[in-house]
Amino acid sequence: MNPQEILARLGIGEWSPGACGAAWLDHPGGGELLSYNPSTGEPLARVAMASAEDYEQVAAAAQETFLRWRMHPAPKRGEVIRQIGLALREHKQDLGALVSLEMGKILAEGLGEVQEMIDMADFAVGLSRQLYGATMQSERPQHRMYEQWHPLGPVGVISSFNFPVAVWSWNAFIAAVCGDTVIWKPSSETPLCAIAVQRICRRVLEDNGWPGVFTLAIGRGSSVGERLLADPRVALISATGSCQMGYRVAEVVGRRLGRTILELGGNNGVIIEPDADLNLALRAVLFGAVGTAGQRCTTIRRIFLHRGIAAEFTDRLKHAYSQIRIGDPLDERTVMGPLANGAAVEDMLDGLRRAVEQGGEVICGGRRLERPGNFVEPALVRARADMPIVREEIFAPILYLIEYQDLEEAIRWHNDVPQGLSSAIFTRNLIAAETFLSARGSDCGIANVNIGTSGAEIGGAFGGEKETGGGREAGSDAWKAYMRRQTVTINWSSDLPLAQGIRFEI
Ligand code: UN1
Repeated sequence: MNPQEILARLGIGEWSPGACGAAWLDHPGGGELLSYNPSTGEPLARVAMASAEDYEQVAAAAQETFLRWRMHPAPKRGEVIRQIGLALREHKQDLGALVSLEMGKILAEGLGEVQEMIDMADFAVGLSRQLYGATMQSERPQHRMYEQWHPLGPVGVISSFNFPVAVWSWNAFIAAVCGDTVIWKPSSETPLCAIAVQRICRRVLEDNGWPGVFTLAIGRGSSVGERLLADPRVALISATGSCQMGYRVAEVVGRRLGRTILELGGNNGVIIEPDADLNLALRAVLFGAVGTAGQRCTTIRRIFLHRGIAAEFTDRLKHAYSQIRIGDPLDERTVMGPLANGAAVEDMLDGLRRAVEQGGEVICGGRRLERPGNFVEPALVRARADMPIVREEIFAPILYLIEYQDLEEAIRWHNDVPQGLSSAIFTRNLIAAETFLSARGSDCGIANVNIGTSGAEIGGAFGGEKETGGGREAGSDAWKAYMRRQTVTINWSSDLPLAQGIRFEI
């Protein structure tokens, strides 16, 4: 597949403006950003970033559109998202290929990401008729109490390079049916994916007379990011990225008592019990640890192997790792593409050095490949749960193998990290599975049995505990974070009885 052809079919030329409010800005003044192909190190295209003034224009459009969009009936907002779902189906191949080209994940995963957007659109359409509020029984005669949900305001979405299109849609499609508008600040590693999505959605929005519902501001943290966080018009910031970034978001948005949804670091563990189906566990660990080259926040970073199966499982895993085809993510035979950039390669090599210093043993992989692009071999490291590095999230394919004696110990070690996103156990023993799922089991936002930690469906609420940030996105009732709840009491009597039996008469 020719990169320039993929870009051209998505309407992206050699140069694109990176800011869009009610319309694309002609000449954003925030400097130039080059997007690189991580497989070759070659530049793909140039983007003009938004300046502080450009941000202002984008945010004003989102705010102005919100004032009208909030009064458009929710099922009609859903109809617009339905059409966006259709447009994404039409562009699935090209957009999936662009994700692979710019981010480096293999094509099957790039396409999967666009499918995740389509699923999200379908979910949001259904939701647009189901933004239910509860009714309560009033203690006062002829009084009615209920709660209703209103649109919140413009929502800022800060997305990460590793899911350059899907995670935006988790937020944007829900926000839109909830009556909010969206200001998107994508990762500077993947500006072209954001521009392509914005172009696809915009066409539909424009046809429906709602161009300002989704807006875009690609730019530096100092000019765009900080302004977005501090902007009192922006009711909610939903941010995906490192814990470091999350602290900053929480601090700045918290200072103005704005709302946040944070989806930050993961350090996901899998416990493999002695009675587990090892074929199943092996396939799940491979996908979870090597998929997206270890750059999902749900990537498996630690496996706890019961001593009864540790030797056998380790051998089988080493054998499987030696067969992983690393290379061009657009080649259908490839299983693992490059890392995002040179810094990620350095982080991985540095992490492996530190793991060895702390007593770990690299038993497979872990070298940089001598070729252009940011290619590495995925690494297996025999480790102990008390090695400090095991508590860190290194955004690369390093998998720690830790042996344990009994389930209680494995659960204790599993939970003994600052992050709490996703987790899994492989077992055919009901009691082991239920223990893992109980209140003294996994402390993560996601807990799976006989499935790896990554690859969640959109129907469930996605997010995690502890340093992962506590936010929830996508399915279930995650929509409630994008709306404001109003408790209503209506008195249809001609008396004024007070609650709690209070008498107040003069
Ligand atoms: C992320 O890495 O930020 O569960 C999101 C998964 C994907 C989403 C990952 N559906 O692995």
